Amino acid sequence: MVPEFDQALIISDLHLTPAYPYTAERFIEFCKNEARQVQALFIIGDLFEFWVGDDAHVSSPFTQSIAKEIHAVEASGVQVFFIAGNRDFMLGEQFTALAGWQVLEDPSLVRIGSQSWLLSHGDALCTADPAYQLFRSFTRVKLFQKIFMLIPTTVRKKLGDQLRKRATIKYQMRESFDPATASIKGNVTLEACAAITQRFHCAQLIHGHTHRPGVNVESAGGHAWTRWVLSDWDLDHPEMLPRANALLIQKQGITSVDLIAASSLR
Ligand SMILES: [Mn+2]
Repeated sequence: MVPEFDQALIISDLHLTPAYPYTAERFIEFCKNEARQVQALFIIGDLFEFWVGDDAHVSSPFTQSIAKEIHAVEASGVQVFFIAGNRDFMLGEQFTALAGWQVLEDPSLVRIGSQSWLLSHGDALCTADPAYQLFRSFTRVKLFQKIFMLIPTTVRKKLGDQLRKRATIKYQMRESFDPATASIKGNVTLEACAAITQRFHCAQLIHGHTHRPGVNVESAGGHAWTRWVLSDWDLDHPEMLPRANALLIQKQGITSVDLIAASSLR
């Protein structure tokens, strides 16, 4: 069944970690305020900076506090949905029980404000990066995940941290040596977006992951669609511009809500 709402908020790529306290603080404030003004909240991936299994994270005070806030949003009467990202696809039933949210497939079709929207984290659409797609295809296999979970949590945390650091270094190297290639590999492809929007007969695609917020009107082979991209959230690096947005969909349409200007919906 396709979930249907009059209005909803959509966010992604918060990359929450105790190491980024201002970003986490803004999310908690968002849960207490903006998130409660709508019927539904969709978190479409990379809520956490990295997640190497519920057993490695659920007992930490940080995880507990985030889960508690999400649960309180649910308790206030807002339905909360989660689509996994490439950083938190190992997020499992223990956290889901704590947060009380509903997990959706990637991609998922939803109805908001009498219109259909296709929601995806976005990493599966980056088909110009075959090495990543190969990594993605085997790490999403349940058997791989079961074997991975047999490794002690301390070792898994180290692995996760190394993987995360390596991804950042690889990205920075690509950017400095060959910005053109980095730009193509780190972005979704026209072909993948054409295929997915056609498969779901939906001309409105919403995703995150690429950290390239904006709206793109696109077409291929006589088929057209609009692609809405969410920003990541980062309020912890003073050397960079702060970033945090949400997409608000109502009967009147869709708007990008800037969450840097505090409490924008209050
Ligand atoms: Mn991502």
